Amino acid sequence: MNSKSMSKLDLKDTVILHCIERGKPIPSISPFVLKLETYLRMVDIPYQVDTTKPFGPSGKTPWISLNGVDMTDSQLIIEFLNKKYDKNPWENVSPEQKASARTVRVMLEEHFFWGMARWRFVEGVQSIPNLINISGVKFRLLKWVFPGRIKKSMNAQGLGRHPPDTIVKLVSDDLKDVSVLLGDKPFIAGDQPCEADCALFGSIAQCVWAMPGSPYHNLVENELTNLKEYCIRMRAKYWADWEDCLFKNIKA
Ligand SMILES: N[C@@H](CCC(=O)N[C@@H](CS)C(=O)NCC(=O)O)C(=O)O
Repeated sequence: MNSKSMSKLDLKDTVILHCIERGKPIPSISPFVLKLETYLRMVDIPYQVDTTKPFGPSGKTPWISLNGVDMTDSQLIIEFLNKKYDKNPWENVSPEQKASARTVRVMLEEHFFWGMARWRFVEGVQSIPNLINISGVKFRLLKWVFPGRIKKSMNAQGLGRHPPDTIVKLVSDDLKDVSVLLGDKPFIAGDQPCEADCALFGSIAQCVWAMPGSPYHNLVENELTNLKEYCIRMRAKYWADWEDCLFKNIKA
């Protein structure tokens, strides 16, 4: 048996998580990648990170391959893996708590996300080299292309038709609502983490660790401190190796 077929056998039932390269202050600056990787850790599914082809068949990151089959979209992937590996990350969660957690997830992923993307790639674009490994040439290209691309997408989505300070107000209200719904609970549905916590962590951790100087960082740092404490709790539970997963500590 040659080493190629050996490694293929070894990878049977191992999820290959295709995603962008590790970030500098956070394992991924993509909320969706951080969400999916946190889920894989939560339910203990074996996986390997592969950053060689980060954008999958739908042109988005993350995507996975499993036993030769490719899949896209973090949420569809999670629902597929729950079935395939017989996992239930919703144990002891009532239908009402589940509906509320899902509502929060969708708000963060489909509404808050755009405010975050705008700040990162428009107002905060100069901070990008502090977040990811990027050459001078690629950074100049990113600064040239990304602000316009984000504004175009946000114009289609709708938020982009408002002035920048209105966008900040609208999506800050998302964070404020998540903070109220979380309250003093350790996790979004109560004492135990559930699937939706992966998405909450994926998004809110960006504000805590990877959006310095942004209005969203200021909110979780100074006003919505239960969100920051929540992220620290999730990180301690699922990312004991957080430091090892930062770009500077990844061995080539
Ligand atoms: N619904 C998708 C969203 C994934 C997504 O939007 N990923 C962003 C990075 S955070 C991306 O790949 N953007 C590239 C693009 O839209 O061209 C999921 O949950 O996986």
